[in-house]
Amino acid sequence: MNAQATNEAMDASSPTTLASLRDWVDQVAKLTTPDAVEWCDGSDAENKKLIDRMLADGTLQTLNEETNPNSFLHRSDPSDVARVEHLTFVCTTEEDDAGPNNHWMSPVDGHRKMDELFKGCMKGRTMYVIPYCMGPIDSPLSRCGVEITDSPYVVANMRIMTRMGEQALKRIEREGKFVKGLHSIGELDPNRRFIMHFPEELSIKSYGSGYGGNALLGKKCHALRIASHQAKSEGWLAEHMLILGVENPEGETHYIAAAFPSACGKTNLAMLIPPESYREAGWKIWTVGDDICWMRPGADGRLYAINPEAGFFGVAPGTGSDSNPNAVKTLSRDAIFTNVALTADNQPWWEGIDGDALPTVDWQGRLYDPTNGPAAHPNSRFTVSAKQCPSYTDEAENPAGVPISAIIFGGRRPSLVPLVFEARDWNHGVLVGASMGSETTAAATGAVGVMRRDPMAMKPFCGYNFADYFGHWMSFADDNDNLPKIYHVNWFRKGKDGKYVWPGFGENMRVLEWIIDRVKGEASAVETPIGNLPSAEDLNLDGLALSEDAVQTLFDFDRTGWAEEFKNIGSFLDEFGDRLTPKLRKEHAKIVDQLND
Ligand code: GTP
Ligand code: SPV
Ligand code: MN
Repeated sequence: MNAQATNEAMDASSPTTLASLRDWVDQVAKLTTPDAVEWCDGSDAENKKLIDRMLADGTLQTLNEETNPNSFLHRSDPSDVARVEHLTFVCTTEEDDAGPNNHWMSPVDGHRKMDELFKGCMKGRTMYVIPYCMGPIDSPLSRCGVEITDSPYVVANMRIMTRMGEQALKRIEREGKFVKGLHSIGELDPNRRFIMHFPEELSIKSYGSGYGGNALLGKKCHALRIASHQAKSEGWLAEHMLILGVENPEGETHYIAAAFPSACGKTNLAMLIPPESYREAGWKIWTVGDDICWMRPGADGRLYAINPEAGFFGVAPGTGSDSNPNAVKTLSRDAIFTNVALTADNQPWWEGIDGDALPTVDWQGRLYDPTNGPAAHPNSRFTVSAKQCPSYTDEAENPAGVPISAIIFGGRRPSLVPLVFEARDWNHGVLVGASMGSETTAAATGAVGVMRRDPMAMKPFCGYNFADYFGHWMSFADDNDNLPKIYHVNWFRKGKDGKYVWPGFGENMRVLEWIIDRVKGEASAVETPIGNLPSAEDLNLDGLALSEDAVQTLFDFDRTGWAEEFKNIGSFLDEFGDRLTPKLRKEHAKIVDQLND
């Protein structure tokens, strides 16, 4: 980075004029005692130098240059392959501000614990300083941060996932305000691993993990936990949502944001390719983002959304030409693969990948042996620039954001929950989001397939008390009738044979079409206590081989089952006590009454 000689007091090694940034970097260097400090400018030359360094020390491996040009494999420590919710803390002054949805520690204790771990931890290592911007560099909706890390793998990933380097630093210097993220891989010891957030100070300290959401601090730590807290006080929303555009044959595009829990289908829906009959008629899907959405009301009351990220950190297993052809094309070059398997000719491999090649080496680098489990880790991931995605739209770079016509909530629900239903109004929609349930996945450590409440897909990511969060959501409806309509979908309903009833993936287009038609007031639905349900005739099911039984499973409303579900939702809401907005309780009580009628 060009050190501008604009400030005489500027330290020779620091390219910034911003005293608060320089001081913080100096303090961190004093605490962690690295051998060298490198400020990242985001240039190609810098990236090449880092990649070469990682190839030399084994952090990365090259892949087959013919099939996967400029792409690399990284194997993380086998104990470090997913987010660690039990080690993730929100440190607010008042415990109640973090809420029952978070692990809490006081800021004083949090800092003390982390600073002990960080003491001297970068000895023998290089400390990298990464200025980054979440969102288009010139958008008023974007927010900046600086991550300090001793992991070159983190630098390489942040370079793909954020707008990183010189431009971001300029914006930070102009604004004088940034989120401070301090990260060290430490010893990768699960007993010395913590991800701590200090939302009141806009800071993050993460130690002992090099993996995804634990280490790429711009992502979940900043863009969700810290940003949700900031959004609450500034009147916007930071959500675990994809953003897509649906272009109809008339050439109009409606944007939709959708919240599904981790590994529940956001990347896949964001990159959807419509079935052939839809494509022939002129329907198109445009990708804006696959994981995070920041949105705020515009002057017209509509919510305008940006994707704060610049790349995808997506789930590899299950990604193939039959499920997600856009992702397959996106991954054809310049990608980092983490914890996937390898074929004999050094191509990345995972369960569900195209072709007949077999894995020879598993995600841990062992000769593949099926008795050891899957060849690729179930939470193996790819990191790749969004610009490589064929369906990525220029609108994703629009500093004003895109106007959202509908919000969709959804989760893995093998029973009870129909394919799709519509909330009656915003406040009912907030209850629909707040009562979301889903089976856990491999994206976080712990048991997989266990049903839990995951409101708005934000259980692991809301940086403050859910009671306040639901109230914040509801506050948007005060004096505003231009908010998006709210829906709930379930691609994961299972039949008696234990198999998914709905074909999913590209066929989800049929549900999106109904949603857009409802937004335009052009499709029918049946009113039920849980919301407005389409009947099977209201959706285009042409060409799908669904049995009578399947159709019934997908479209039926099970009153007895829902009465039981609403009892459970009531107990869940009880956990938030008096702090919960009475409006949410009222929505719940109204439906319970109707269910018992
Ligand atoms: P995070 O990056 O963890 O936040 O996940 P995500 O929500 O982006 O999940 P993703 O789209 O990567 O999907 C995760 C898993 O769900 C993959 O194994 C997919 O194959 C599967 N999946 C996605 N969409 C569908 C669908 O429509 N039907 C079925 N049955 N499975 C799906
Ligand atoms: C998720 O778990 O929701 C992810 C992956 O998107 S990670 O970045 O590891 O959090
Ligand atoms: Mn996610």
